[in-house]
Amino acid sequence: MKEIKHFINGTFVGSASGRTFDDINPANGQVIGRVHEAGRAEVDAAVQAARAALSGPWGAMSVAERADILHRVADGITARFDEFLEAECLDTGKPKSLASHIDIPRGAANFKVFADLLKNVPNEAFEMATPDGSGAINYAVRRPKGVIGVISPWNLPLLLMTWKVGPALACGNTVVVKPSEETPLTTTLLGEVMQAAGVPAGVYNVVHGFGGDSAGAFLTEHADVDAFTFTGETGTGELIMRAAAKGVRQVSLELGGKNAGIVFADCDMDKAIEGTLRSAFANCGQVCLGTERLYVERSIFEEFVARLKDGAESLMIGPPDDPTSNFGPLVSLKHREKVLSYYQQAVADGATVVTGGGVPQMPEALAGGAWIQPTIWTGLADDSAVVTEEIFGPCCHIRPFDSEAEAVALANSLPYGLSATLWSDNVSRAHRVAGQLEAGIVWVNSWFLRDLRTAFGGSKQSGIGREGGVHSLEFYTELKNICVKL
Ligand code: NAD
Ligand code: 6OD
Repeated sequence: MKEIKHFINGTFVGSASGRTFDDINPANGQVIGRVHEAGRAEVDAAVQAARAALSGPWGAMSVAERADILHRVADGITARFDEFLEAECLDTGKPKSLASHIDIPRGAANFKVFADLLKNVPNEAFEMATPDGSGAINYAVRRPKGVIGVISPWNLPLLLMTWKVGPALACGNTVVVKPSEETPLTTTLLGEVMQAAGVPAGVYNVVHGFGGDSAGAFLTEHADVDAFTFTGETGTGELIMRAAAKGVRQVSLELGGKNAGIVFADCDMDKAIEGTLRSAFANCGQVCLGTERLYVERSIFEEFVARLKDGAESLMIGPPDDPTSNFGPLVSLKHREKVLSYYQQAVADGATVVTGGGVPQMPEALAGGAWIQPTIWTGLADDSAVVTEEIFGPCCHIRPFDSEAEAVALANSLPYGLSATLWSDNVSRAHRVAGQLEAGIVWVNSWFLRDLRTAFGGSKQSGIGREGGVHSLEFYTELKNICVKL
């Protein structure tokens, strides 16, 4: 039985209280390990270590020295690829075929990309005239913000945690990370890699536990954290924003969504089906950018629904190690209860269940897992909770539309605005509609195609701020103007 400890000031430590909770493998329901739950004492020790490390060797390093170390962190992840893959798949149940080409490589890339970016970012400078004629020069310098609290979710644990830790460290900050209670393994393993790469003690700290009245809240309530970066549900984001208001700390919030997909009759149908199968069902529907509501032009509606049904029914449900599997379980039985409640609600609201709608029959060894069927509905009213609320499961509702304006209005009708996907071979239409969609990220004829130099984040209730490229540097540094009178 694994024992999963905190990583504080370069050392793995247990909780003084002795409190632990189970880490469960969602593919079979078995306990993988016992996780130490941090109390205020451990959170405080982690924050103090992070504070002290700012004035140690880390704080004195040049950008280039830090970048070298972060390259070694990325190489360390790659060198231990199989261990990271095993750990991520044990925690999430996701197919190794998926995690080996998304989660783990991106976990490494997040360190290299931001380390390199920071080396090449220019800062502004202005010459100004003064009444005495001698003039002045203003120039900007970037300084790390300080101790950053990083709170991350369970759906892409390593990818989403390093997406914040990579730029935070590249900018010279120190971090205290609180990974999701569902997925503690890869964040902990990264502590070993940090140490081996020469990251000084106290720069990367990890505390385990839950959200409210546990490690998450203790971290956000800690007065000595300078800023918080969070990925998770919109409701949790509101709580974190409230806690961060004390002491006027900044937040970067990447929150929930109920993303629309629009399929025009002039699309390449093969590509639209292939892309929608991924956007609705990849990672068992647990991707914040995924599509849960589809609007399809009426003339191709029947064909699209029939072909998406065939695609969903050909997904291969199976455990992480099965090389033929491309569809794993949900993250937990608790999350499955939530998703199944929407499956029941859809029927109660009069949906036509095109496919799925329940729990698949699994072999005995996997029967305790959080398995669920990929599900497609049609026929729901626009105000059904199934169409308006984030489910975060492998399901989507498909509704026909008759005009471009109607499709845009439907897509924009909810208080969320994370991503949208549109399928059309008409270039003018694609640009026009993309410009009108209220979302932080719009994909045209693709989905989850990521260039890490681009701005990433949500509009409306899907988030505050942008990360990615120079936008991450905006959040993780304080820009200071120095004015020199000549
Ligand atoms: P969650 O909000 O329940 O939990 C996220 C993290 O916050 C966990 O580590 C949790 O322990 C912690 N937490 C919970 N309550 C807290 C509190 N009161 N104070 C401090 N920390 C607290 O989200 P989840 O269920 O882990 O993830 C799924 C959600 O995340 C979905 O809504 C999904 O859309 C969203 N998400 C958004 C993005 C994005 O980039 N916008 C990416 C991935 C996931
Ligand atoms: O690709 C990324 O950088 C990113 N933040 C993805 C988020 C996925 C949400 O589940």
